[in-house]
This record gives sequence, C-alpha cells and structure tokens, in this order.
Amino acid sequence: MYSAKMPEGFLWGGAVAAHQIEGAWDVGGKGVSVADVMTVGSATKPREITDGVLPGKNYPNHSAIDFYHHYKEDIKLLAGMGFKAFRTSIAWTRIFPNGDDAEPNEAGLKFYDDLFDEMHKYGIEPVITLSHFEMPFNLAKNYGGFTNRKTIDFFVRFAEVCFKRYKDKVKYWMTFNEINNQSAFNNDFLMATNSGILFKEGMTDEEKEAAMYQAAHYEFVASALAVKIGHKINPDFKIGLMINYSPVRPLTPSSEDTLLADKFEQHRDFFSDVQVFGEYPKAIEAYIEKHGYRPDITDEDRVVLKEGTVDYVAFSYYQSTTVSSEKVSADELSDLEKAVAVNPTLERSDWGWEIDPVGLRLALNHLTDRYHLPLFIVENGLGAYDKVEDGKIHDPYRVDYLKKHISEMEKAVTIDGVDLMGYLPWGPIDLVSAGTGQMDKRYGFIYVNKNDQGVGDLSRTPKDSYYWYKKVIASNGTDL
Ligand code: BGP
Repeated sequence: MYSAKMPEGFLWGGAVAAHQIEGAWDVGGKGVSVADVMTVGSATKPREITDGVLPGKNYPNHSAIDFYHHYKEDIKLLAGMGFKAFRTSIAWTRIFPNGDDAEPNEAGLKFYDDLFDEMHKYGIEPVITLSHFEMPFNLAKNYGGFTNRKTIDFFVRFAEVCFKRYKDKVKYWMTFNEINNQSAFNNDFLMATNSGILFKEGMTDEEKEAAMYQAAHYEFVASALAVKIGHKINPDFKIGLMINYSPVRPLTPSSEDTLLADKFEQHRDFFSDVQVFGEYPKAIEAYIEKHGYRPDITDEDRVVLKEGTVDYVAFSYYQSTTVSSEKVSADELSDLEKAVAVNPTLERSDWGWEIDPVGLRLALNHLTDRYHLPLFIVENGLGAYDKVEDGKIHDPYRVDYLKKHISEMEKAVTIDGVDLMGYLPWGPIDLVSAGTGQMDKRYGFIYVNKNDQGVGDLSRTPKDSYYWYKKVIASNGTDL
C-alpha cells in the first residue's frame, strides 16, 4: 500500500460536533437547540423534529456520551493517540440559549474556555465549527431559521462573541457545517438541522426549494460577515467553509449521464463557489431565475460576499456519488435524490454508504483545481457495529477503511501536489449519529459503553484501531 510522510505541521486528529457528544442539554444555562428536539431514527427511518421537547420521546442528544462532564478524561485519551488537532463545535445555545438573548451566557463561554485550555495542555489545536446542526430552537420555530434576514444578525453576534472570547485560544474556524447539504431541499430533517427551517405540512417542492435558496443566501451573507469580523479581531485567524464533498460520476459513459453528473455537481457545489469566489455561479443564477424563485439578494449583500471570502476549504468525505439519467434528465434536475444510482463497483457499509477510497483522491484533486486554496479533511470514516469481546474491541474493518483512505490522501498530497492542512476523521470517540440518532453506529477509536437504548455505564475503552492510529500519527503517515 502506498504511504508517504505528510508535510511538517500536518494536523492529524479527529472531529466531532457538540450536540453529538456533550449531552448536558439543559445544564449551565443551555437553551434548547434543534438538535435537542431530534428523536432517534434508523438507517431507513428519518429522525423526527418534534415541536419542542415532548415527554416520552427518546432524544439521544440530551445525554449523548456526556462529554460535558467527561471532557478531561476524553481529551487525555485523544492526546494518548498523539492528536495534533481536535475539531468540535460551540453549541450556539450554550452561548445564546434562545438565539435572540440580550447577553451571552457566561457559564457556556466558560465551558469552552476550560475545554480549549485542556486541549492546549496536550498541544492539541482546537478546530472550531460555529454552527453544526445546533441552531437555537427558538430561532427555528419563531423566526423561520435562516429564511429570516434577522437570523443573520443573531448568527453574526454569536460568531463575534466567540471570536473575541477565544481569539488567543482558537486559530482555525469554520462557519457552517456541510452548508451544501441543503441541496436536498425536500429532506425535512436536513433542512431543519442545517438552516432551521421547519416545513409546514403540504408544502410543495417548489416552495421548499425557494425557501432553501433564500436560507442559503442569508447563510452566505452571515458567513461572509463573520469572516470579515473574525479577520479584524485576529488577522491570524484561518476561517474556512465546510461542505460535504462527494465527487460525482456518470453511471454509464453516455453523454446524458455525463451532462447529468455535471449539473448535479453545479447544484450541490455552488455553495462553496459562493464562499470562495464571493459570487454566484452563472448556472445557479440562471436556474433561480428560470424557476422564478426571486430570493432577497441585495447589491449590498453581493459586496459583503466578495469581501468575506474564506481562507480554506474544509470538507467531509464519506462516499462518491453516481448518477443515472434513467429517471431524470439534466434539464429536469431539481430533486437530486432522483438522479442517484447504485455504483455496482463499490462495496457498502452496514448503513448502505458506498466505500470508495479513490473518491477521496478525486475530491482532493477536484477541489484544488477549482479553488486553489488549502484544503482540510474534517470528516471521513466508517460507521460500523462493534462487538466487545473479553473487554476488547477488535475493529479491523475500521482500520482497513481508514488505511485505504489515508493512502489515497497521501497520494493526493505527495503525487498530485494538493495543499492539505490536516486529516480529522469523524467521531474518534463513539458518539450519537447525526443521521440516525443511534449510538450503535460507531466511528470511534475509543469505545463508549452505551447502546441505542441508552443503556451502558459510559465507560471508555480504546479499540484496536486506537493503537493503529497512534502509530500512523507518530510516523506522520508512513506507518499505515
Ligand atoms: C456528517 C455530519 C456529522 C456526522 C457525519 C456522519 O454529515 O457533519 O455530524 O454525524 O455526517 O453521519 P452519521 O452520523 O449520520 O453517520
């Protein structure tokens, strides 16, 4: 297997999100977030977003792995693998419990002060997402989330408070997690988590798509304003965008499938174009116009977008996407799901996610060619069932997955010349799955004793993969 040394200072580590690990959902003055009203689902049943916290429902994020009270033990375990960086998010509702509060919540700010101090104690660099599916529920319910221009101000204020408070502790920031997930505009769950839009019963696809373009635009403006303010507060800040990137390929070599693959990419990836170039791509302007969506985009907004472009491109990579024009042609494309086909050459995870290590090399090459910016892999990994045998967890499937992906990443850096800041695989410690709410969909190097039913003593145990990843980091990527 190909392996190569990564550049000096390469940020090896892992990534999580506050709502998927912290628990303590109502502790320290924290308010209710959209994540706090997400029930448990499964691979086939989407999580429900309920109207507030209702009795008798299972909300796995409420307790998660209780990182809030275990963070010292957990950071120590991550440091034991030699982590150089750790990505997490700041739960918006710990800082502004309702989003529209007059003052920030000191107890929440203090929690992250302590957490970042603990990371620095071990030389671990914090990499921070400001908004990772954790919008205050009040903003979603009573303001319409990002369909409301006012939400820009609430977000920017939250960002500014964080930038000021942590300006000497955090250098690497991202504004919105997987901002391009919204291209799945008729997925109610994703729209609620990403943009705080709670669709009403009976809305048409066109109405949902129009709402998505509006929300996305306000998020672009909010992100650009945050970038501008952040750079003023500390010119050394590196503030990036974050997308879920999946190279798209046609199922067959036909021109129809190839054109569809291109169009699919335009719809899914225009989000990063706006954040890197500070302007909308022509194809999307034309699409919005043709459908008569008319989002509120002012001349002033366009100036802000130009002034607030990002410093780097961060992305998650789990799988590639294959499309077929059998059900939908390039000109009819709007619901992207209809175009997705099964790639017969790839294996799948227990949750049906295609496994495609070469896709990561393609992703790194495509993004470099398109944006000419440093890249950062801030999520990658295999969700799998683990078995505890005699107190040990043997997870060769996880090592195999990661090894193959790291090998392709190393080719992209050392053969293709990609400028890569680091590699932060998803969920280094077991956590609540965002998509399903399950605990037993595990990504971790560290096992957490808790199952889908919420049963377990929360004890932490390093898996075999823990010792393997430690070796990878110690050798700076040569010992796979
Ligand atoms: C990404 C999210 C993460 C994470 C990951 C894995 O979309 O940014 O929050 O959870 O996917 O997905 P899942 O948890 O559904 O397995």
